[in-house]
Order: sequence, then C-alpha cells, then structure tokens
Amino acid sequence: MATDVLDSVASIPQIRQTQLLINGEWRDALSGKTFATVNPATEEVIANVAEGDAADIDLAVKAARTAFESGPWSKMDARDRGRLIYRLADLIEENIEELAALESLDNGKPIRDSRAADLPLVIDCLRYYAGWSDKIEGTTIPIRGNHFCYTRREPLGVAGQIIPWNFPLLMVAWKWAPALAAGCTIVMKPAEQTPLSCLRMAELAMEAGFPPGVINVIPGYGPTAGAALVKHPDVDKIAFTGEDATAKIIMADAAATLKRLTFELGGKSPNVVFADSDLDAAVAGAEFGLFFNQGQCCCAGSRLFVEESVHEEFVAKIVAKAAARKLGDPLNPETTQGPQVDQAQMEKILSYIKKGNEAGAQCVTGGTRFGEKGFFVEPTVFDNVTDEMPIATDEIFGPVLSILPFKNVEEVISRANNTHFGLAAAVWTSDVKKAHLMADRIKAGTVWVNCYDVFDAAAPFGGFKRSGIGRELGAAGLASYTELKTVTMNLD
Ligand code: TXE
Repeated sequence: MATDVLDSVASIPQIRQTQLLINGEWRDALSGKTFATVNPATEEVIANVAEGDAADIDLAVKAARTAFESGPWSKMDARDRGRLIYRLADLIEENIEELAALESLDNGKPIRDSRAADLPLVIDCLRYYAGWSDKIEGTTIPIRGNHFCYTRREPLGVAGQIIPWNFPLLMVAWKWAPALAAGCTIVMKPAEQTPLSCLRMAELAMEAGFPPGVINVIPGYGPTAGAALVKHPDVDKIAFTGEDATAKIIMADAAATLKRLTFELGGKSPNVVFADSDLDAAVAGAEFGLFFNQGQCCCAGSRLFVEESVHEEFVAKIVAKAAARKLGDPLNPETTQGPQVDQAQMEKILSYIKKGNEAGAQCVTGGTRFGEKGFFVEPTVFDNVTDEMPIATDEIFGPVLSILPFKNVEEVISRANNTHFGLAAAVWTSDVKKAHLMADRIKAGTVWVNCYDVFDAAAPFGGFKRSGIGRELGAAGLASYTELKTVTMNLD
C-alpha cells in the first residue's frame, strides 16, 4: 500500500452488512433478535447485528451439507476452487482501505496495524492456500501381495469454525482458506465483539462467486450459536481459537459426536533476552512482542526473562519505549495503541495489575486506565516479577509486561517451561549454539530467534501442552481439513 494511504486518517466506513449469511442469502435471525456491536474507543454502538442461535445454525449446517454433497462445490475442479479463493483475495485487496477501517472501528486496533499487518496477512493467507487447492495429493504404497495400494486426501466435510475478536479478519482467513482449498464447506461463528469485518468479507466471497452454502456466517453468542454448532450431529469438525476454558467446554460438547477438533488457545510465552544479544533489537522485539495489538495476542511475549547483568539497562530502555506509545483514536495513523476490545477485557487487565501490585511486583510504568471514555489501558511494565505471581502465570491478554531476571541458561530453560502453556517463545542472543539449544529445549509450537511475531501463511502455528491441538497454516493446516483414505485393489 502507498505510504500516503498508510499515513492518512481513515474515514469511518459505511456498515454494509449486519445479517446472517445462509445458503448464499442474507437474512435476519429466525428469532428476530439482534445484538449491538460497540466501538471500543468511544463506547458507542456501531450497529445492531442479527443474533443467530441453534435454529439458524441448523439451517446453515443443512446448507453447508447440501453444498458439500451435491452442490456445484462438490463437482468443481480443484483448480477452479483455487481460482475462487484467488478472486476473493483480489476483492479484499481492492477494498483494503474499507476493510482496514472496519477492523479498526469494531476491534479498536490502530489503523496503521490493520493496514500494514492484518489485511496484508489476510490476502497472503488466501493466496497461499489458493495455490494448494490443486496440489493435494496422495501416495502409492508398496504393500505385500499383488495389490495396488494408494491414499487419497479427501475434504473432511462440513467445518464449524469459531473465532475470537483479537484478529477478526485474519482469523477468518486462517479458518476459511485451508478449508476451502481442501474442498470443505463452512459454518462460521465470528466473535460477538467483532462480527462486522467477517460479514463484509462474506459479502465479498459472494461477489467472488462461491456457490450458495459453501460459506455460511452466523454471528451470535458462544453458549447459544457456538454451542449449537459444536453439538450439531452433521458438523464434521470444529476449528476453534479462543480461551482454554472455552476449549474444555467445546471438547466435552463435541464428545457425543466425536468431532475432529483443532484448537488454538492461549499462552504465557517466554521471551528470553541474553546479555550477549543486540540489546536495542531485543528491547524493540520485547516491546513489539507484548504491546502489539494492545497485548491481545495469543503468543504475546508476556514473560520477559532478562539476564541479570543487563537487567537494569534493559528495564530503563523498555520503560522509555512503553511510556512513548501513543494511545488514542484507532483511526488516526499516529496512534500506536488503541483500546482493549471491550469493558470485560479492560476490567480483567486492571484486576491483574492490582494483583501484580498486591503480590509485590514493582510497577515501573503505567498501571491504570487511560482516560475515561473508551477501554484504554496504559502500557504497563512490572519489574522483579517472580514465577509464582499471577501476572507471571496467567494469560492477561493486555498491555502488561512482566520482567523476570535470570542468571544462567539451564535456569531460564526450566523456568520458561514451567507453565501449562506452550504456544510460542523467543530468544535474543548472538551465540548460535545458545540459540539452537534454546530452540531445542523450549516446549513451544513456535520459537523465534532474534525476532518476534514473524508470521507467514506457509509456516505452521499452534501450541504444545494446553495451548492447543493441531496446527494452523502451512501444509499441516491444510491436512487438518482432510481425511486420509487408503484404497487397496486386488491385481490378481
Ligand atoms: O474468549 P472465548 P473471550 C483468551 C484471553 C481472553 C479470554 C477471554 O485470555 O482474555 O480468552 O476471551 C465463542 N461454545 N483469548 O471470552 O470465550 C465466543 O463466542 C462454543 C485467547 O472472548 O474463548 C467466541 O466466538 N463457542 C485467544 C470464541 O468462542 C463458544 C483469543 C472465543 O471466545 C462458547 C481470544 C461455547 N460454550 C481470547 N463460549 C487466542 N488464543 O488468541 C464462547 N464461545
């Protein structure tokens, strides 16, 4: 995108779509209910959106099943599926400014991030998987006897997809792109806090020419619409991103129908800074790794381990960076930190700041709500945090950084791994051997070395331990939307 666009103040986009999408048609919820979606920067209602529940989910699943079994989708050549996904990516690119503004309006993220990170990653993800559509291959297997044995990778069927609010559009892309490339059909429930960009993207998907029933979108709440999707007997898989507590409910609800499950859950990711690192790069990485997206990242580097000999210098530098962040209107390109997504998240974060103070950690900057309107929280840094404090053990999901000093490699490996989570980690060092040792020993699905939050549609992402089940992105993400079939033919 041209720099002048990146630097311009975004105008408030028109809200074009607030209904449910079922079988290619936009409609109200059967109950007639709606719910408000709120601008977190102003606390004003942006729009009222149709609130789907079990009855709407049932209609959407029926449409997705028909499209999968007998609609044009089931007969379409794989390459043509890919062309539709490419077409959707092109339409998003053509409407990038509107979508970026919509994302910032509904979620509160700074427009500079929506423009430079969220939207480009969405487009890249769609194009990456579009290219996979006609490259999903099986193998031939030399089994005993006079047999011809081969495998096929077939689409799994109807995919139920439940996403959170922290990267609303990017989560749509991570879920839709591999499912569509594999040949599945979709019923998606976006997060109740941020339904708008998903609905607009669904409108663009209809414009791209996806046949009716291939993509269905039902905004609504978790315990109603979400749970109905999970329990529906005709849904083959649930792909979920959200809180681990919700994943446990989903796992229990999905047990009756033994659905395939992929989960991308929370984290308390260790970011380890050694004294031999490029300290300024590590400080910049620590700031980005935690404060990006208002700290609302599943992989946020929220446990910052700093080697003792550089601890003091590091704290001074990170405090200066945190304090210099510009809070304000997300639609202004100068803003680097917007509001938290809603009041509940803001209150959760403030309660953890209180717990940090009560536990005796030292709050060296921030520590309070910012302003009185909008759900803003000051960038907050706690120093001299110890491993058992709640701010070191729990996912806060906000702009709160915990600094934990350490003495040596073995100690920091054991402390970094002392958590139920295992989503991501980073290490900052100029010693290649130390970097490899850390990459080997840290129990996490992603380890970044001398960088943070480097995402690519081709690189698998997901969690060890209670941070998830399965992987998204890359070939692994695609495989999770397929079933493997073995065919054995008697050649006698
Ligand atoms: O998550 P939920 P919430 C973490 C983060 C945050 C906390 C709570 O720590 O503070 O979770 O956020 C749907 N059956 N993450 O409450 O509830 C819900 O409607 C089916 C980490 O927003 O997990 C939404 O669409 N679905 C995370 C989605 O689940 C249900 C991103 C996520 O909401 C449901 C977001 C149910 N019973 C929050 N209950 C990450 N890993 O990135 C809720 N949902």
